[in-house]
Amino acid sequence: MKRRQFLMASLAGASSPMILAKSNKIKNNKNNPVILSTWNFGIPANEEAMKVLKSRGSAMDAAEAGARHAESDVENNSVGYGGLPDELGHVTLDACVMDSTGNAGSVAFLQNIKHPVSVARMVMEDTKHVMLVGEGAKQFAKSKGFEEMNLLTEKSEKEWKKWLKDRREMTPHETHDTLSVLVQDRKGNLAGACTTSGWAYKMHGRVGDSPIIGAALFVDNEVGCAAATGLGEEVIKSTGSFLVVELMRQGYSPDEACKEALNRVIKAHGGNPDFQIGYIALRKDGEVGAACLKWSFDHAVYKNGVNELRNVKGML
Ligand code: SD4
Repeated sequence: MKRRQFLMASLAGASSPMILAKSNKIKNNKNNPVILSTWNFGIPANEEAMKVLKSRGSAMDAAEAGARHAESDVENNSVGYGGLPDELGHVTLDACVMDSTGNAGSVAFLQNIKHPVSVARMVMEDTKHVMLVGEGAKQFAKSKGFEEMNLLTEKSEKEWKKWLKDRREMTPHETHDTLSVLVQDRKGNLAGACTTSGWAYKMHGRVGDSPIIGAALFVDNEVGCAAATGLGEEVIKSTGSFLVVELMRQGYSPDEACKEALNRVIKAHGGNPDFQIGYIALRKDGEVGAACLKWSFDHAVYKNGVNELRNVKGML
């Protein structure tokens, strides 16, 4: 290719200036906080997050508070305390956070610590790393004052023992309450958190999407943020949340961006995936969206002073 042709071709493909121009057009939503969380456990999580925003906390403070609420909730068997264990009976936790400056922290395969989301935040703020796993993550948590405790409740242990009898293959959508929470504070800044005990009765050592930045969670303070729930393996393979944010940058609405990211998954599975993924998205201008592959997907939206459960039907 001649130099001139090459230059012309490069210019034609120079998408970034155009893309940036689009993202620059997204207005900042100020003085009107928005909180968006996965599943019906998102309603109380949103309430907690809003309390923090009302007492002048940041988007990151609020997202952490929302996630901590789900982690303490013993009725939620997919997050923190009360979460269903892996096939060996260990409750192993994954969580991550990302703030408006693009900073991120995460923990994976963490055991016996009740608030993985707060450990993830400390990884972000107090270390030079992004991710700590397993025993190292636990040691770090303990050095920060977290106490070890047994997270396997009687109820979850009973369920696990019942499962041991036939070892039926489970899917994440059977025990779905992974909490992802996205927040926009009064200044218009964005942050998010994700926390889970993952796929019930998973292989010991399995880590899902929830601690993976770009998969379960991505925040770009110029454009928006997105988060995932569902089959982590497929969210990781499609870099789901990053893709949703990039699509919003290109001009897709939050709803359309979630759907387009799921279209890629549908295509990769010959048009008929047999699992669930749900995305939530919050754009910088305060617009929210959600989509899921199958069945339906409850998510909690706190906007204009109202905290309500919304539902989207599956695309298939
Ligand atoms: C995982 N994404 O570990 C999580 C599971 C989940 O609702 O979201 N369940 O794959």
